[in-house]
Amino acid sequence: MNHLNTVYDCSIIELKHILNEIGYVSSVEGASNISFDIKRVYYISEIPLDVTRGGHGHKCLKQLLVATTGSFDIILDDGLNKQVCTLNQPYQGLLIVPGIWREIVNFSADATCLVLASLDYDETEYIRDYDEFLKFKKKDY
Ligand code: T46
Repeated sequence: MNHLNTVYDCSIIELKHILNEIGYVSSVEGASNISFDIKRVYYISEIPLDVTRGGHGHKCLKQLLVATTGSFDIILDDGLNKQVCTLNQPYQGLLIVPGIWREIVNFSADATCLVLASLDYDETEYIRDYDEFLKFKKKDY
């Protein structure tokens, strides 16, 4: 039923964090923060200005994106609705459910995007063509 997910199923989550005189500690605690077991962790960094990352959807993957440094915008698209989310705090994460097209833009020079993911890397699980994505969304499973 992942094709039925909408942008409104994605949400910004406040992570557990402590700020004191030595800075922030932010933590993701699976059971209380996110609705999936973390299988893979990766991060994108050193992103040239004006680059767009993403530009794809996932059939099954659930993700939590965190701007551990800097900021960027994520354009979420379910084929009908679009929503723009900004990440700019190390204690906030964007939960993206499967079946959502995303483009990540407006990276600040110091941005790092940490991603916690529910599955191992599998290229066959990506939809990298927008027309194919729209077909996936309209499919009668
Ligand atoms: C997403 C955004 C936020 C791997 O070999 N293993 C991996 O775990 C990943 C994530 C990528 N790759 C390879 C696949 C490509 O040849 O690294 C290359 C760049 O990946 P991609 O074009 O998918 O990069 P982004 O930044 O557009 O997207 C990535 C994730 O793929 C995606 O799930 O949501 O970061």
